[in-house]
Amino acid sequence: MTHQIAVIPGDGIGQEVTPAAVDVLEALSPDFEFVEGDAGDAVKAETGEALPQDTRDIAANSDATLFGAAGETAADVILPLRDVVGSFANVRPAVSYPGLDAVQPDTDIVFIRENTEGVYSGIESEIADGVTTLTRVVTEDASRDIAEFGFDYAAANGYDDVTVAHKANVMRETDGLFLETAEAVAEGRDAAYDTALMDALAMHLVMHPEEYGVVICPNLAGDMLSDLAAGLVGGLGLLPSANVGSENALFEPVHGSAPDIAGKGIANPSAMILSAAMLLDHLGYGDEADRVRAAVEGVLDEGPRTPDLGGDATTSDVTEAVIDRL
Ligand code: GGG
Repeated sequence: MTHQIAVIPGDGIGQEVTPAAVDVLEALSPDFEFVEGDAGDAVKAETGEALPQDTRDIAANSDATLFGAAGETAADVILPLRDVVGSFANVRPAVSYPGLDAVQPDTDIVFIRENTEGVYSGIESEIADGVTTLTRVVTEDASRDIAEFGFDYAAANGYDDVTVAHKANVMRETDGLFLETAEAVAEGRDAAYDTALMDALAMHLVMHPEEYGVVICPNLAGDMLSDLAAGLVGGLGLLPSANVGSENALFEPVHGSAPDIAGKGIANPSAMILSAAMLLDHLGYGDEADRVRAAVEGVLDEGPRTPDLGGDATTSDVTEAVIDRL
C-alpha cells in the first residue's frame, strides 16, 4: 500500500534538514509518495499568507506529515498544522546517546505535551495602549485525553515513572482542573504516578533526570521543559517529536528555524531524521524505524558530527553517513 507523506520544510534550517530526512526515507524505499507544501515566513512575505490552503489540504489528505521548522510565523503555521492533522498529543523524547558529551548522560525522558490549548490557544488582545491580555484555556476533555495518552504511552513503552507537571497552586482553576483530571485518570486505572510543580520540576530535571520517565505537561510547560531536557542530552539538534491524533499525525524536530545558522549547510539533521523514524513507527514500519535510530546512534557515537556537537561536518555529511549505515 502506498502512503502519501506531506513534506513541509518551513523556514530556516527546516529547508536543510527536511530534505535530509526525505533522503533517509527514500533510501529505505518503503512505498511512500512525497508531496511538498510551502509554509512560513518566506511564503507570507510573498503571498501574504503563512499557511496557504493548498498546504493545509496536502497535510489533511496525507497519511502523515513531515514538518521542518517554523520561524516568526510559528503561531500561523505549526499551531494550525497540528490542528489540521487533528493532533492532541505532542510526544517529545529526550534521550542521551553514547559518545556524546551530554551534561546528563543518563537521561531517558518522554514529554507528553498537551497540544491544543493552554496559553497557546491564540486568545490574545491589546485591551488598551500598553496593556495586553492572554486567555489560558484548559478543558476537562483535553486534560483527560492527554493524561490517558500519557499513561497509555508509559505502559506501552516500559516507563515506570509517570509525572504530571502543573502549577495548580497559582493557576488554581486552569491547572487545578488539569491536575485533578490527570489524577482521576491515574486512579481510574490504578497507575503509579507522581505530581510536580513545574518550576521545581525544572530544577529536579537538571539535577536528577534519571528519576523521570514520562512527564505529562500542559502545553507551554511541555514546550519549555523539553527544550530544557535538550540541553541535558547535547542540544536541540537531537530531539524529535510526533504530534499525534486519533487518525493522522505530524512529525517535526523540537528545534525551530535557527536563523543564526540557516543557509550555512551545517544544521544537525539528527532531530529531523529521528522524527522520520517516529513517522515510520506510526505507519507500521517498526523495523525500518529501528534501523534509522540505530544508524543515527552510530553516527552520533562515531561521527561525523555537526558543529553543535563539536564537529565540523555538514548536514549532508551526516545524512550520507546515516544512509551508509542503513
Ligand atoms: N519544529 C519545531 C518548530 O518549528 N518550533 C518553533 C516553535 O516556536 N514552535 C512552537 C511549538 O512547538 O509549539
